[in-house]
Amino acid sequence: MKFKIEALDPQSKARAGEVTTDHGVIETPIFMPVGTMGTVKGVHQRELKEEINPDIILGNTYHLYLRPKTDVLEAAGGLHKFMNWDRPILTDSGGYQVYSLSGRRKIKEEGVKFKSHIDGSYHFFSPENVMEIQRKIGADIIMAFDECTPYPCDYNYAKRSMHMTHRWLNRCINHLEKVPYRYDYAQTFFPIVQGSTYTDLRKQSAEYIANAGAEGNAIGGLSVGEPAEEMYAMTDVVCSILPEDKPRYLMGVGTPINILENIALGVDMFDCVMPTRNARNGMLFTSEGHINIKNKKWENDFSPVDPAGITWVDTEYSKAYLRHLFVSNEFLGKQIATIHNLGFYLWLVREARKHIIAGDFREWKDKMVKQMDNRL
Ligand code: PRF
Repeated sequence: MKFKIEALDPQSKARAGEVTTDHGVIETPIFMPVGTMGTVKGVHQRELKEEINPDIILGNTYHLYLRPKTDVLEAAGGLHKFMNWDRPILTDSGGYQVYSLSGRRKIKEEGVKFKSHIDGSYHFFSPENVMEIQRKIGADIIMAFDECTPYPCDYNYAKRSMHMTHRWLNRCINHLEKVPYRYDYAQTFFPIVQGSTYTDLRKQSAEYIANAGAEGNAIGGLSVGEPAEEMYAMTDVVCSILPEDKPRYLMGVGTPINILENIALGVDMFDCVMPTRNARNGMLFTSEGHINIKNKKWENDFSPVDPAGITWVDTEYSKAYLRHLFVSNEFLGKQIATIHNLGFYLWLVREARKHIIAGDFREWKDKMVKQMDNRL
């Protein structure tokens, strides 16, 4: 993997860059649509490519390990072939999903024992076996096995957990050296900074992660319920320590506003279920603010879903029709809303990139943040 910085914004810490993998180039800043189960829910691959056109998508180790199971993915020749997606993929390690299983998991130094949300069967994830699974799934970028702490989190717990995440990182790295690539392309490994909302822990963790000398680095443990200002403060501290010449990935973030603010702090990569999950509930993001399409207010509004939208669905369907689909619980409603929201998120990061290159990102970002705060 290679990372090249193309432009730095003169009035913020935003960067525009290019990550090159064996499955193609990723222009940054980037938003990675979430395809947990080997599908970006509701969008088939051709539409994803042609309408939304993301350079990279996300898959999830925890979910894919449980279904269709690692051996099926291996027999298929990896996730790219299995799901018919020839561009880059990143897999999360399962550290976050396991954390979300509170009550159905036990975290120990050795690893995490958890109960499947599907059939209640017991499984065990360790830094070692999660690396093996990610080799077999075959994503271009694979993530360290970490513990994501909740918010709020007791200082001593956050500290102990951070140190365990660091020890787990060493185990991931040692093990990866022993497990060769499974397929005919390279995989890049990203470690993850933790440390909850404590500045001293975040500094320590960022230094530890920076020292690991990986080709890219991630920031975890944020967007778990803390106020946005705390998230930005932590991102700022961490970005000031992580190497400049490596991509920075902020995991599970966030709203369009969160994304722009974190780009301004030096983050290059994002993922979040928000555009896809909220779409399925009828919430649409636009550059003028967000709307709830189920609202009665749209019943007779025959104007386009989003006149400024970049995808075909934005101008081809009316708000009234989309509302009708939601009120009637038709599949197509969720599909249209998902395509719209992902189109908007990708438009937003591509626009951010253009403004970074043009040198006026800061002004544009401030204007957009004000505008997008509206409820329409
Ligand atoms: N760790 C991992 N995945 C994640 C997170 C984390 O802390 C987050 C936190 N927002 C989202 N996804 N492995």
